[in-house]
Amino acid sequence: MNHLERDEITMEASVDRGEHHNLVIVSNRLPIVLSKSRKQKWTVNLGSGGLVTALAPVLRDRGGTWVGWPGTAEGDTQEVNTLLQKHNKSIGYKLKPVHLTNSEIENYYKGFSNETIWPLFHDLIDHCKFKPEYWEAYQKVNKKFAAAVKETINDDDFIWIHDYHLISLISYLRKMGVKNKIGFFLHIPFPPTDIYTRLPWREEILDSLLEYDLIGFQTPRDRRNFIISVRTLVDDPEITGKGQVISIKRKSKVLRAGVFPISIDANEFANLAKTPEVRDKTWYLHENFPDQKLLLGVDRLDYTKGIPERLRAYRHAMRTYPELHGKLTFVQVVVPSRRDIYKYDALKMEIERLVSEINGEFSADGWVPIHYMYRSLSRSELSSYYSAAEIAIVTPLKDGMNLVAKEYCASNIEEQGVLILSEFAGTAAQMKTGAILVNPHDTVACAEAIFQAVHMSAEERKTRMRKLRRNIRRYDIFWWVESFLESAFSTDLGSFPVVADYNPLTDSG
Ligand code: ADQ
Repeated sequence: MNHLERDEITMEASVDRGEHHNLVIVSNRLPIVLSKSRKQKWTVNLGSGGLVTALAPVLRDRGGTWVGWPGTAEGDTQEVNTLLQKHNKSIGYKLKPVHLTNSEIENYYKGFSNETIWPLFHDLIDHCKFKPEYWEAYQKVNKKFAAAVKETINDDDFIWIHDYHLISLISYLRKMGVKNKIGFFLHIPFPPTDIYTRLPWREEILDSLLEYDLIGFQTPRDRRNFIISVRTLVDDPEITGKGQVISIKRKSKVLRAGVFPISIDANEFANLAKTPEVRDKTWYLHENFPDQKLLLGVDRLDYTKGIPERLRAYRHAMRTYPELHGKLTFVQVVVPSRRDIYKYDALKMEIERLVSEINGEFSADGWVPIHYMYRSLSRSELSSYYSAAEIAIVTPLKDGMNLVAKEYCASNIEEQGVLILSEFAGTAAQMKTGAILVNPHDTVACAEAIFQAVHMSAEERKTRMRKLRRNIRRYDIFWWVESFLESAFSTDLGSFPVVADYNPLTDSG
């Protein structure tokens, strides 16, 4: 089929996003933050991430439920249930909690999810623990989630499951007789086959993935890796179609596999950057760092984010280009995450040692090379750092997407910022022409990229940032939700707008 024929079909096909079906979202965590004061009084706040922003209106419009773990400890079950019931009305959709015991948190969440799948899917095999008790707990909790979902659904609801904590959920739902249409979105990468096959439960996980009606990946690279694993481990799969959504038939079951790069509410970030509060904070930041350019890193504490590698690159830049001393300050913000996993403590110590070594080596009167913050920032603080920084450096060793890169560009309303971006972030597939792409393991190339960014002309900065912002505005979080739902309900294959501009290095197939 040529382009013209495909376009005609696209125009003829009626767009069905399943508006008539209620939506049931399932994710490991509910989209709320629950906290208990010293006087044992609970407060509930709605989460502020992009996923909640995008899905909440759809849930409210269609009616629906969000199923997930409230993030609380074993003893708080009753109180949390009562609290959430009270909040269902004000939120506009239902929150259905799945409570976890301490041992489940240990083995399913910290264990199989975060010490097996997370490192394996980020190609970091040395970080993986393959413990049978982790797998057992993963199955038990997926079954528990399935029971909670079954309790809440009607026959016609569309169930949309999120991420690596809940891959096996579909198998339990089908065993329980649930016939609803079910979609799955993988927020993290899918690894190459030689890495995937190290997993002792590779057949079980792949079997579950093949049971979905629609599976969404962040990039073509992830879908390609998945397809190669399917071809390697599964007998006679029939793969047809080309473009954003393809189809994989096995026995009589058809799975659609699509590419849906997740994004942010780009307008919200742009508008936030225009508020007087953020403008004031940005102005103060410039005042505090007179005559200096700011290089910004913002990450969750995680070994996939490449923070030590980035610090070494900055050190190399300082050693190689002494003219940058006193002229370029590196602001690295790290948000605490997964605190009780040993690897994360060790990483924090490594980062802090490097920061202090670099500051010890280069600090001079009136200039400290690295400002390091280990805490969560408010939305307006984050926005003012994004607005103030002349350069953002986003260099994960591997990342499903990376929203920080998109948030930085969306906030850059003056269009004068420069983005240094890892080839191995999912974002690189969309942003290769506007960003300076680097291999995060290449200290010298990263240092050169920093130097290039500092000296880039205003005209080139504008041209690059415009491209980046245009792309992010066009393929925002609302596009992501719509194209996923449209793909789940359309009878057509591959006719959705394919996000152009993929990086041949990371997305060659
Ligand atoms: P994460 O690994 O959490 O997400 P990322 O996409 O970068 O990674 O999102 C991090 C979020 O945390 C951003 O929205 C950022 O603003 C926020 N954040 C980071 N540091 C912060 C700080 N100090 N204070 C406040 N907020 C901070 C996973 C996958 C990614 C994928 C997303 C969405 O690993 O690859 O992009 O899901 O699918």
